[in-house]
Amino acid sequence: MDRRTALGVMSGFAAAAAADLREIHAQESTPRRGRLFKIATEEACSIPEIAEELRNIARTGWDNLDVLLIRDVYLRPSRTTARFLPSLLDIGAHRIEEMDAHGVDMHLLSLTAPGVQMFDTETAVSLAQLANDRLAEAVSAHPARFAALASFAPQDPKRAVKEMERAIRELGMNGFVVNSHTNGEYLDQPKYWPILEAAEALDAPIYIHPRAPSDGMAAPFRDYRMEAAVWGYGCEVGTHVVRLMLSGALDRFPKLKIVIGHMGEAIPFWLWRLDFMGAPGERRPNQLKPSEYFRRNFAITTSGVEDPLALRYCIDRIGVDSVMWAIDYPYQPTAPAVKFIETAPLSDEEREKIAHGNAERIFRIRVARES
Ligand code: VNL
Ligand code: VNL
Ligand code: MN
Repeated sequence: MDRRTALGVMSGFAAAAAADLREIHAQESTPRRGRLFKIATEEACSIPEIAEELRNIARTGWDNLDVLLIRDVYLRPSRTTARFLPSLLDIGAHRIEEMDAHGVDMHLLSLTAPGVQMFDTETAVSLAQLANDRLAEAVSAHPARFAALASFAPQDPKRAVKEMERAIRELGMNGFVVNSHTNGEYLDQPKYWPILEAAEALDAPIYIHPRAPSDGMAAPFRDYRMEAAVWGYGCEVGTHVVRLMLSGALDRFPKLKIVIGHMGEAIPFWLWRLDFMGAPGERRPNQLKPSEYFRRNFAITTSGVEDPLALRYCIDRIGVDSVMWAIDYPYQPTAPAVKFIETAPLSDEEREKIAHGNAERIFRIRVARES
């Protein structure tokens, strides 16, 4: 085929693509009034006491899949993982320097995966409290730069609820983080309903953050380091979300708000099929279609997925009010995440909502814009 024929064959596509591009450039070239205010919503941190406990886990022969990353980060760092621990432990000057260098206004901090969820119950309960105290201190030292999600120990749902109440009412934190399964169990199980009930009553969202697939589905993830961010994390959280939707747990807690990262852990792309196969009345207790739960109870963040097509798809599928920007610091680099939110083909209104407006509403972040 010569060039002329090829152009003829492609002209239909080309015309459509050109129209898209014109629209995109028109949107991109609209100058914004002032700088884009940016709140990053999945930003990891830790404290030395928890790092020490994770180091102890890394020294055991435990063959749980999360131990692979824990060894890489806390015990035997490689060149790629060496910068993670110092970055996680800094919730002050260095983090703020990094934010300033890239024009990031705020980090919504959360204790990094697997949080306290691999510890024995007593250790988990007390380290969650300690982490919440430290994060609240960091926020009160830098209220214009940090907000924070609280941890709790799902291992003891009753005391988890107490800590959730303390974190919101006394520490003024902005919601909760749960690193997916706890000892292979998921939040749809009735023993965890007090946690869902408390989050709903406190009107504070639960961010379900990834960890590696639970032991029951671990085997195929044991090769090629598939357990981690490359694929396993998404399968784990996606499975957690589908359990919450198909179990009917969300019928009991209709106002519960759940946030998931990584552009919705592939769930938005699956909604049509989930609805077709998982409609109410088919062997399951769910009263609504999965897409109805997803639009009602969930919001997503862009952490680690800087793909403008995926972003546009998610906005069109679930609505721009349910999409928030995130970096996934320190596991993802800041500069490309900033470039993504500043240049993605969005209207001004969409960009403002995703960069900060939705996070202010959903996490009740009070922005103290420094002059
Ligand atoms: C990674 C990425 C790890 C995102 C994370 O938590 C995370 C990773 C432990 O690439 O290792 O949230
Ligand atoms: C809101 C908050 C919506 C948290 C959410 O999902 C959520 C909201 C729709 O304030 O609108 O998970
Ligand atoms: Mn993360």
